[in-house]
Amino acid sequence: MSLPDSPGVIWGNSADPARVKATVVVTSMASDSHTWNLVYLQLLLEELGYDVVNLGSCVPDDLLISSCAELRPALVVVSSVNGHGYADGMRVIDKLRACDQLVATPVVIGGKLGIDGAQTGAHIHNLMASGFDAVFDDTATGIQDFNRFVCAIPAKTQPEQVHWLLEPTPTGRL
Ligand code: B12
Repeated sequence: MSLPDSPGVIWGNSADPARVKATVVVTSMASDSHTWNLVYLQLLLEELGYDVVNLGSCVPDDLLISSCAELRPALVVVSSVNGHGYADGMRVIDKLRACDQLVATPVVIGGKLGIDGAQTGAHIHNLMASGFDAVFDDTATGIQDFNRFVCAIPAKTQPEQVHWLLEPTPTGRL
């Protein structure tokens, strides 16, 4: 499927019957109490046709891992805006990838991941090298890039049968 490249446009895909009912987990991490970022992502993904399980804010690592292992989602979307996203993300992705059921599940992270603006290429590279499939820094095109990424995920993905990793660009951004 080719997507138009118009800035500011959100591409809904709810008409695609194959996408309906695929589950996406939206979650924050243990340190982060912000919630509207999660609500925003949930609504966006529901508009794209997904069945969203929103784990909420301040999610302890063990709960995040056990919920994802049980739900076997087509995608895990990790959001952080409090400034601890890089550190929390590096810790959490290790635990997610150490879980047999989640070795190949697509997992992305985004939001305001640090306290000094955009993440460095090195930070993004480290997050990707540790196992995230994509990093969406809080840039003007972040949500559009996220839309593109989500729409490219095969509908009805069986996580245990699929292993794919998007390579970072030289800047680390997709
Ligand atoms: C409301 C708010 C709070 C409320 C939260 C209430 C609640 N129930 O959510 C309270 C008062 C609790 C709070 C607390 C704190 N906050 Co606060 N908060 C805000 C505020 C004003 C609005 C956040 C909001 O709701 N935005 C609306 C949602 C829809 O948008 P968003 O969060 O920006 O998310 C967008 C993007 O980041 C992106 N996105 C987010 N996640 C993801 C994931 C993916 C995959 C993708 C693609 C995109 C994406 O998409 C969203 C929509 O565009 C922001 C400042 C601001 N104006 O943004 C500060 C802000 C987020 N808070 C901040 C800080 C520092 C704190 C505290 C540490 C303050 C303190 N010293 O106590 C604590 C942290 C508490 C904790 N343990 O996490 C900083 C974070 C700084 C940073 N990261 O560089 C901000 C940016 C304020 C600032 N300018 O300094 N906060």
